[in-house]
Formats: sequence, C-alpha cells, structure tokens
Amino acid sequence: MSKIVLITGATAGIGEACARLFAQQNYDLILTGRRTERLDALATQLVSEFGIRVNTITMDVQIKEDVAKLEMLTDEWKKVNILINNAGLSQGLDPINSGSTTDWEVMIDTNIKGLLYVTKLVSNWMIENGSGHIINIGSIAGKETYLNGNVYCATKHAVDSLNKAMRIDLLPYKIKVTAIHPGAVETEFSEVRFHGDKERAKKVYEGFDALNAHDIAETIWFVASRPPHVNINDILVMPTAQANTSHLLRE
Ligand code: NDP
Ligand code: 8X3
Repeated sequence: MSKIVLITGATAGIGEACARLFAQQNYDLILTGRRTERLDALATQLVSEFGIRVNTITMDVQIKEDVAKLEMLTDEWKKVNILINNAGLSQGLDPINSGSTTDWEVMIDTNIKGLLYVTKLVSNWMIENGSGHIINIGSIAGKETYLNGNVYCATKHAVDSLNKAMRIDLLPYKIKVTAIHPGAVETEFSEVRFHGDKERAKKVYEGFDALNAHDIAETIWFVASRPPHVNINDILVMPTAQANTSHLLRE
C-alpha cells in the first residue's frame, strides 16, 4: 500500500496542483471538493497517468454532515499519512461597515470551521495510526491585515493560530504540523473573491509574476518530504515582486 494524502479543495488551484505532484510521487490520493465532475476528471487522469489509486469524496467543508462522509472510507484508506487543509476562499473586498454578512459567514464557515471539522476527524485517525502530518494552508493574510481584507484576514489569522495550537496538542502523538502561508498565487482565488468577475480578477495579477499553484505544491512537497525528525512549523512564500501585502512591484 502506498502512502496516502488527503487534500481538501482539490478541484482547482493549489489543491489540484498538490494532487498532481503527490500522484507523481506515487501517493494514493483522497481528493475532496464540492465540484464532483472536476474531482472525477482529475481522478481519471491521475490514475491513468501515474497508476495510483484515487478516492474522491464530494463534500462541502462548511457542512459537518458532509465532512462526516469521510468516516465511510475503509480502514485501509483511513491510514492517511498527510492531510492538506487547503479548501478555502475569500468573498468580497469591502470595508467592515459595508461588507456582506453572507460573505463573512461563508469565509468563517469554510476557512475556520471547515478546517476544524476535517482536522478533528483525520487527526484521530493519525493518532490511531501512530503518525501523520497536517499541512494547513494559511496566507500572508494570516500574518498581516490589509485594506478591506478584514474578515478574510481574520480567518487566515485563525488558521495561523490553529496551526500553532495543533502543533502543541498533537505533539504527544508525534504528528507533524506545518503552515504554508503564500502571497499572491494566480489561481481561481480572485475570481471567487469577486464573485465571478473575471476582468477584475485578472487585474490582481497584472504587471508582475505571481506565484503559481505548482510553486506552492512544490513547497508543500518539500515540507512533506523532510526526514521523520524534522518538522517545519511555518513557511511564508511570496512572489519575488511582492514584499508584503502593501509593497508589490508592478512593471
Ligand atoms: P482556488 O479558488 O483556485 O481553489 C480553492 C479550492 O477550495 C477549490 O478546489 C474549491 O473547491 C475549494 N473549496 C472552496 N470552498 C470549499 C468548500 N466550502 N468545501 C470544499 N471545498 C471548498 O483557490 P486557491 O487554490 O488559490 O486556494 C487554496 C487555498 O490557498 C485557500 O485556502 C486560499 O485561502 C489559500 N491561499 C490562496 C492564495 C492565492 O493568492 N491564491 C494566497 C494565500 C492563500 P470547490 O469549489 O469545488 O468546492
Ligand atoms: C490570498 C492572498 O493577499 O489576497 O490569501 O490575501 S491575499
């Protein structure tokens, strides 16, 4: 049996890039997300290209009962070596006095509560298995707060804090815990943030070389492939053109 990685939000962007890279490294995959067709298409492609095994589970991490579908995996599939808590999103970029409370709830329910539901379940499997590695996808937005980023930044600060908490709580079980905090990565992220406005989304990445999803997957692979005695607690990875959330060199 190969090693197993469970990736939340594998239908696009960073999660999809991780699926490809871990498949290439001969991992079996548990891929989750809300869009079943994308999950199935990716699974079919990776199985045929790399000869690995893939289990897909359509689930919305905001919904506890959906996340509970993971319990239906067989004992063999519950031997998860790596969990990548990647599913996440931003909705809107508005001042605190006029932001949409619906947008806020979606971000809080996905980025914080969803991550917690998945982690609670899978960390117990890891404890039973006697090992594991949880990799949380935070953000530069979890280290800094920027104009109109309010609730998204707050959710990613929560991920940063939960990452530290997991590291402490899971220490007795020798479970590794790592946060990866990317700066601007060109994915569907901005399109989702701007509710499908592709033109506005494109402008976010104009005039500089943003990171791409594969850059982050490679960083994740690096932390996942360290020897057993090495745990990388935290990595902040930025485009060369971006120093922080307020200093971005556009040419
Ligand atoms: P994408 O929009 O390209 O991908 C997001 C993924 O998350 C999709 O697979 C989506 O799947 C999944 N997802 C979103 N909401 C849910 C949900 N409720 N339940 C299950 N899955 C969900 O964005 P990225 O790849 O860029 O984002 C991945 C992570 O990286 C996020 O946590 C994001 O906050 C973080 N990040 C992104 C940065 C960037 O600049 N792009 C920078 C820093 C961090 P589906 O819609 O099918 O459910
Ligand atoms: C995504 C990067 O700078 O838009 O987390 O918050 S940013």
